[in-house]
This record gives sequence, C-alpha cells and structure tokens, in this order.
Amino acid sequence: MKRTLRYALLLASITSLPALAHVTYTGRNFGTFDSTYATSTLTDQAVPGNYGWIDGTDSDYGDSHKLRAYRFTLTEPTTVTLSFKEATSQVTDFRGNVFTSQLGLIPGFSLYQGLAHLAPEPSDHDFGALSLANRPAYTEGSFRALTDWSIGNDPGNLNGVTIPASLSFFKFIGNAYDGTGYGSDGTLDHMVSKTFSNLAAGDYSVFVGGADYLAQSLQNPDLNVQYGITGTLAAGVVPEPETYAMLLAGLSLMGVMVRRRISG
Ligand SMILES: [Ca+2]
Ligand SMILES: [Ca+2]
Repeated sequence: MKRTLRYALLLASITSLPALAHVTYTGRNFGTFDSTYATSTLTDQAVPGNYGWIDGTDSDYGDSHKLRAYRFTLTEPTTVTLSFKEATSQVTDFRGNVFTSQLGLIPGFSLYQGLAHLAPEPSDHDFGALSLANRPAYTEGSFRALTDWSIGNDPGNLNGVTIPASLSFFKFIGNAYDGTGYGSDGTLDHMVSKTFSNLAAGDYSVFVGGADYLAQSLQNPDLNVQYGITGTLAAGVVPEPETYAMLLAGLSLMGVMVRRRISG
C-alpha cells in the first residue's frame, strides 16, 4: 500500500476512534498478588505513536489515548518489579481487524495508586466536560507522567438510573523510561524495568507509552504507527538459595514420612 494512502486511512480511522479509545484495562490486568513470589506477563498490546509517556512530563500534560493503562491489585504490602519492552504484537483494533504492530518502542511508564472507572460505568477520557474542567485550558490532555492527576468520565445510565460524571484520581508513585535522557535508565535498548519496594495493599494503575519526545512531530511518518509492548510484573521477592534448601529438606522429610506411612 502506498504510504500516503496508508496514512489517509489511519487518519480516517483516528477521527472515529475517540469514543472507543477511552481509558480501559481490557487485556491489561496483571492480576492480584500477595508477597509470595509470582510473575505475570501480558503480550499483544500496542500503543499509538512513540511519545505518549514523555509528552506527559511537560507543562501542557499529555493525551492518555497515546498510552495504554495496565492494572494490578495487592492484598498486602509487596515489592513489585515492572518491566516493559518493545515487541511485535498481534493487535485487534476497534473494528475487530487484527494486524501486526512494529518494533521500535522506546518505553516509559508511571505507576499510580488508583483505578480508572470500570464497566459498567462509562470510561474516562481526556475530552469530556469534567476532564476539561479539571485542567488548564491550554493542555493537550489529562495525562501527567511525573505527578498526581485526574480524568473524568461522561454521565452514564445504570439500570435506568442516571449516574453523574465523576473523576478518577491517580496518585503518583514513581516512573522509569528507556534511553539516555535526564532521569532515564541510561541504556537505549527498548526495555525499561523498575522495582517498587513495599507497596501498600490496594489497586494500582500503570500508564505505558513512548519516550521519544521528538516523535510527536507532524513531519514524523511514523506519528501514528502502532508500537508493540510486552509487559511483565514480578511480585514478591525471589526466594533465597537457603529457602530453597529448607524447602527441599522439608519435601524430602515429607517423602520419608509418606513412605513410612505406606510401608507401615
Ligand atoms: Ca505535552
Ligand atoms: Ca533501557
């Protein structure tokens, strides 16, 4: 397909996209964890453009449509390591079309306490009246990468009862991004990882997007390309070798006891 036609089609789909590109966690729930060591990996996700995360670090905020929201829940204080890396993903768009995203994401992410509205409540989005009323007029969206932020939904209807629009609040915990810029992980290898020690029990959101600030140039031919992401969460602490030794000793003792019981 010719590039110009491809971009014309992309733009045509983007104009009808906003109603379906609200903040959701579909396919991006890492799960519920306690301090027992466990990991969860989520594939086949993609983000439009390579700048969504870092655009939220500046004074005019960022558009949350350019990031993907992940969630997880902790049932007790737990240490969590989050890792995101470039990937090719089989992505299904809002029309049900499946396509392959491309490599090249320079990932950045921020971790927050709190969740966006969940179905059946209407999803949050940047350009609803409540979102617009709760940020300065000159801003590009509600997303903020380095501090607390909020975003609202539209009024909804639940079982015949009108529910007013309300704000979702995200309390900033920390961030990390790939590359060599100030505050980055220092190595541009299309992956980034960070450990958050002893997070309190509760619900968390992670917003992931590109960290190439210049990629938002309208001259960038890849402005709206879908970049694939693989995300991994590791909860708890990897057991120490001594713990394994004790575990093995315990298992062999049980084996002896079971054998004795069978033979006795
Ligand atoms: Ca911005
Ligand atoms: Ca890196």
